[in-house]
Amino acid sequence: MASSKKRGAFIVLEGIDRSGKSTQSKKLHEHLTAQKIANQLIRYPDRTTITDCKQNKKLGKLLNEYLQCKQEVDDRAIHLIFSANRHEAKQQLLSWLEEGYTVICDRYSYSGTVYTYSKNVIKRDKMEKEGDKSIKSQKALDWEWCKHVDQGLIQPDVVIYLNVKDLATVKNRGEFGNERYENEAMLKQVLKSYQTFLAEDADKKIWSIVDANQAVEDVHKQIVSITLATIESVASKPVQYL
Ligand code: FDM
Ligand code: MG
Repeated sequence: MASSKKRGAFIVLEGIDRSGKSTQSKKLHEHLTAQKIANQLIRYPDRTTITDCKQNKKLGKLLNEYLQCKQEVDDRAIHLIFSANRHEAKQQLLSWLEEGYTVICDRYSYSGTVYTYSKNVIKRDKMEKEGDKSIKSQKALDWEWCKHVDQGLIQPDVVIYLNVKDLATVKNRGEFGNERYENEAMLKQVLKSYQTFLAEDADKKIWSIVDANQAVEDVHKQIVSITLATIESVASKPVQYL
């Protein structure tokens, strides 16, 4: 990267289902584009990459089928595949940032850890209640293991966390869909697990919490202001890694 060239910022949006991530990512993309700020909008999982040996990226189709409950996959294996779906796109992401594109990303590594971990907490609770002896096998899905597999990925310059105070708020935003994880018990645990991440990452200073209970336009304004400040502050700084 030529030293005079400004790099783009890597902006991640995180939060539970229906916290407004997709709406806000799209609005941010439209806003930056209208302001002629070069940007790319991506999301994880990237469900569009298919099993085609001619392509470098191939894992999206399986993840989509897993989320739609059309395929069952071992818990550890699917966690690694969600992670690999990010690793396989790392070079593309790095190129964009170096070329000066700001990248807006709807879910990232944090969703990976938080969802797998939460699924495991629920499974373990159930096994414990039922006195299931195979509970030890679930231990390998602990928090650190979930996080570890994403090491080496590009670290976001900011993680905008759309904070919903409780599930009652998002329940008013329509029915749950039919996908895996779209149920109350899971989302309750996911909400707790995001708090763990926020506490753990406190010293990294990359999380920015936005109140998702506000009107869409108010949330948008706040996100734009965080994004513009981030673009400015990282332009001459090197990319960081998880
Ligand atoms: N999800 C997402 C994971 O379980 N692991 C991951 O690494 C990522 C990025 O996939 F339930 C889950 C989180 C959510 C689903 O749903 C994606 P949306 O509605 O397409 O964001
Ligand atoms: Mg969803």
